[in-house]
Amino acid sequence: MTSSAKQENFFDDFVTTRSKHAVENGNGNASEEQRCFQFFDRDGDGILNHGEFHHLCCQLLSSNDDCDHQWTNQDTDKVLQLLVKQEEVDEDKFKNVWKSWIKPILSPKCALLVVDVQNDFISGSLALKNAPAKQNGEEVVPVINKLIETVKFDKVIFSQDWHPDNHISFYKNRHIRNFHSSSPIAAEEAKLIDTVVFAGHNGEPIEQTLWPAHCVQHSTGAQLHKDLQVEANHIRARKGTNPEHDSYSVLYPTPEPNNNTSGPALAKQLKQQGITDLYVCGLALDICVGSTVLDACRLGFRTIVVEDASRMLDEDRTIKMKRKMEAGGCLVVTSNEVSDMVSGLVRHPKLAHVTELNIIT
Ligand code: VGL
Ligand code: ZN
Repeated sequence: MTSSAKQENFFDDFVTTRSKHAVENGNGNASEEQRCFQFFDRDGDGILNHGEFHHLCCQLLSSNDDCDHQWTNQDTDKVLQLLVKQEEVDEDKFKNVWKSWIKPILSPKCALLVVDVQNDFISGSLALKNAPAKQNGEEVVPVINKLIETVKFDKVIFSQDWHPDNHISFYKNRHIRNFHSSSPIAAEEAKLIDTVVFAGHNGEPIEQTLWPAHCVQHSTGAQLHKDLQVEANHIRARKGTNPEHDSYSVLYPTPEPNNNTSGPALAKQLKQQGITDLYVCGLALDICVGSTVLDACRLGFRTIVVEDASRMLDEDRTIKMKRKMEAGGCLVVTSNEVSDMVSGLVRHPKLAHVTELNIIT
């Protein structure tokens, strides 16, 4: 960095003064978008040519003005192809570029999804401290509380693993269902945490890990940790309610009978509320947090894992899960990065690519 003054970043200025502009301009959008176009139309010819649009992208998606390796010319090409199908943008086409790409990057609608911070995973039958990684699930509580207190999320969702007593995932229930012939372990030999294959009602194979009974509906073990700051207008999402099927993901794709608090119903509710970004954290990173993140990416949410607000059961499984999550388009961050991302001050190139995906689907 030289000592010369940092070039003005149009978007940083936009984000820090947006409330002022919103007041001045009434519904504001038209003039915000015009100001932006005029700022980047350096030669004033009424068209953003490739170079001018690339400069816009750099200011939008890079913390330093000269873009360097964070956002390449090819990235700009890709966005132009997706959004306008040509090499330059006129003022009319820019309206759509602003509305469908730039605006959501500057003003994301963000939800925090706190996964399964329940007594059984902290001090109960499936306590993380007894798992291979020997972590303390309770440590996520102050980190999550601070996020809720300091970050302006549009919505906070708390999920609960919420099993009936005859649930398929409980080791103690292994004898009340038939094993499938393909099961690598027979019923008599199965031990706790083994993965076996049951035969479903139509004889279909159902792979299942056998956990100790945990998060039984209405039990103390299923309650959220007592110190978790649960605000009044949160969403409560319960999963794993179908005795014949286990759901690790809060956003699993097929509905559970008599349960519309999670899965597709929750995804629909969040989309209807205009939520673009999902920050996911909780217990456990390698199982329920990870599965939820993979589904959130598939559903087209810009998905962010808050790593220090999560804990794991097993280190190797977590490394593999992190690889999958990142390949799925998700960003892994720490809690101190979240506030500036939610306010639009920090805008990650990786999440901008996900926004492009949303445009073509
Ligand atoms: C979970 C095992 C079984 C979790 C739920 O929330 O990570 N793990 N059920
Ligand atoms: Zn469970």
